[in-house]
Amino acid sequence: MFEQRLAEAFAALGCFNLAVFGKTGVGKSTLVNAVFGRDVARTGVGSPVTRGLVYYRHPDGFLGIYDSEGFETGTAGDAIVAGLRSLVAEHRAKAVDQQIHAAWYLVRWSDRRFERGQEQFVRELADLGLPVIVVLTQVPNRDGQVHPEAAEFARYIEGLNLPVSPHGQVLLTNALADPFTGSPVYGLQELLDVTYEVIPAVAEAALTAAQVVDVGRKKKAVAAIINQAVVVAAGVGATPIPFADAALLVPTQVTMIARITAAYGLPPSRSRALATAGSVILTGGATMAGRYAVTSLLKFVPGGALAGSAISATVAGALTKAVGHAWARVCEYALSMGDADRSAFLSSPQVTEQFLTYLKGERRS
Ligand SMILES: Nc1nc2c(ncn2[C@@H]2O[C@H](COP(=O)(O)OP(=O)(O)OP(=O)(O)O)[C@@H](O)[C@H]2O)c(=O)[nH]1
Ligand SMILES: [Mg+2]
Repeated sequence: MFEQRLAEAFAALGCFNLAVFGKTGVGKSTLVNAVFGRDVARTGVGSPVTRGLVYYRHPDGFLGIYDSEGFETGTAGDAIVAGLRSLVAEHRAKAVDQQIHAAWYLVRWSDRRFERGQEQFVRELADLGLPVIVVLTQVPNRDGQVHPEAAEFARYIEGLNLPVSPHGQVLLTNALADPFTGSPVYGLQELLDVTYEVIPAVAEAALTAAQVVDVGRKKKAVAAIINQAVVVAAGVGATPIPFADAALLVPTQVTMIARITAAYGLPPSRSRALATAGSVILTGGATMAGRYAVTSLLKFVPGGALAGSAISATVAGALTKAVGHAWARVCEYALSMGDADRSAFLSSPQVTEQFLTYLKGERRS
């Protein structure tokens, strides 16, 4: 049951599709890696969609990248635009989650040149109806100050009044810390924030799951999921359930933890392992812990002996909330690990142990 709920939860995220343009070596792959925590081009399955443009759908399903590999302006740029035009037209007839939601146009600051051809290309992208964000890459910075010449270059491009977001502005980024110059990674949060501003609402959940820059957004999405489940569970609890049937809350909680897992963007490719952990937890752990919680909570309710025959709306809600928070902590713990460690963790019995430990902690607080 959990495996199916998990598949549904991931499917419900849809897919966020981003097109990334810029000359070879500007740092397209590096920036995508920094924002999405994975080399989509290397791990995804690529298919050429039009001349000069390859679409990579990440195996996790909720992220797609259009990468203009070996991109050059001029004739090649014209070919890409022509190809994109028919692609965008074709997409109009399709579901929104298959469309290109945003385009990043990358310029390496040290090139210090923004040619007519590049300007033309950006304008044509915008003409196609794509929201475009212009990004200066590999910009060194020290003590919170960007390289003054990079700032000057950005102002030069802004002077062209390109139809780009936000308000013709150019974003400055560094996607890779440089130990030699001491430049830290920066500008990614701003790039992400602007990206959220330009994409359709339907792509937001997938972007939140796919990106790794802003964990706060994931937490907010998860809090909303938990709150919804609490409301449903309270409804279940409001119809007095015989005490032994705390298990009636399980379907609500299964759906909830599947949706939490998806919202954090944990790899569904590990779903079999997660599914095992999920079922163990819910058929054994949560119901047992739930019964325990109910009995101990009822001790504090006046006339508890009588009420002991049913789960109240309050108890059902509180229990579901505790399960949700505990599972969220397990997911966040997994998220904080490197890929290899995460895979090992997700397929180990540690998932169950951690969950139960957190659940007991939640109950106490
Ligand atoms: N310090 C620093 N180095 C970067 C940054 N972005 C890219 N680089 C370096 O620049 C080189 C090229 O980066 P890629 O991300 O491969 O460039 P690309 O645009 O994907 O290039 P193609 O795939 O050939 O079109 C690599 O050696 C990166 O390590 C950055 O933000 N800061
Ligand atoms: Mg690349």
